[in-house]
Amino acid sequence: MTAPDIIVTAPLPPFLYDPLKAAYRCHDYFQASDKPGLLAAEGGRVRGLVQGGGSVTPTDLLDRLPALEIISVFGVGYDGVPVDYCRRRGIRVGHTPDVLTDDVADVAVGLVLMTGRGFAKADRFVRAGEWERRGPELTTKLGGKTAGILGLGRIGKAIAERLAAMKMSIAYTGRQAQPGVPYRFVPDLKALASLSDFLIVACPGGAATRHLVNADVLAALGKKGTIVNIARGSIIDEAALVRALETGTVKAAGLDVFENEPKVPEALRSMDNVVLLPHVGSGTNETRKAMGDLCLANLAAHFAGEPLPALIPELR
Ligand code: 8YV
Repeated sequence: MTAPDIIVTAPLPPFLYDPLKAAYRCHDYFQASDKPGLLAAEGGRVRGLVQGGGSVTPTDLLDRLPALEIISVFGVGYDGVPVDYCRRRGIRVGHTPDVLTDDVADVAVGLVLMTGRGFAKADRFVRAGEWERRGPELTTKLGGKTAGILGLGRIGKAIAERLAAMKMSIAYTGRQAQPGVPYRFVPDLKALASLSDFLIVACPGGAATRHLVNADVLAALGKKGTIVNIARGSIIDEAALVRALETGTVKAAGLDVFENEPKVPEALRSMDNVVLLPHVGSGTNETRKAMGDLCLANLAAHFAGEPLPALIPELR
């Protein structure tokens, strides 16, 4: 039997790409200099597509792949996949949940510590030789403060557990209150922001959550409040966030994701009360390998005619 044709639309690490090339006829759309030529020559044969968590797959690309059966996302977030279109065409979509939950939650806690306790700033202070001239600034005690979590899914819960262990009180918002959860449910995001010292964005990206954190929510978070985002840049209105930081409307920000990654607004890069990370939530060797294995397992199961180990919930 000939190996199925797979199109790859994102840069992939060797521990995923090498086994993919060994098992399938791979077409590197991401690297291809003549993308229309690649689609014209091979598009009709392509049965699988591999993309990154952050990458967007437009429907006009999928229209050029009439034999496509499966999209396997190398990431938990599939906001770049047109799910309704896939449902209509019977295209299955797999992703990589669970294996990255702890790492992403660790990054959220890291951003709370780096902003609240000023660790990034303190590191710059020592490197600049300032300590020999004066003592370091006092920062903010975290125990007893409130963390408001937007989206108490798998990652949100892992963040809550960690911050609760640091003696922070936890509140959350989402579509509905979750049974059996020991944290305070606040139905309204603005109300959650008002009572939060840290507002932590942990919900899925996509059209439904675009700019959910807007100027009004940031105003409610106020001078006492720090915004942390480990989810998707699209969820925060970045221009409104820059204004809120410039005017002192909010205290600080810790961001792992941005609206136009890898572009980060110059205004944010020059602010001392902002901690910026280059989307490293799942970026450990162990976790990326586990994500790669699950991405491969989803494809293998599909071509073996078996249920996917991690089909997205909307298509179950
Ligand atoms: C990326 C992520 O997928 O899982 C997600 O949704 O955002 C990340 O883990 C990763 O950069 C690989 O594409």
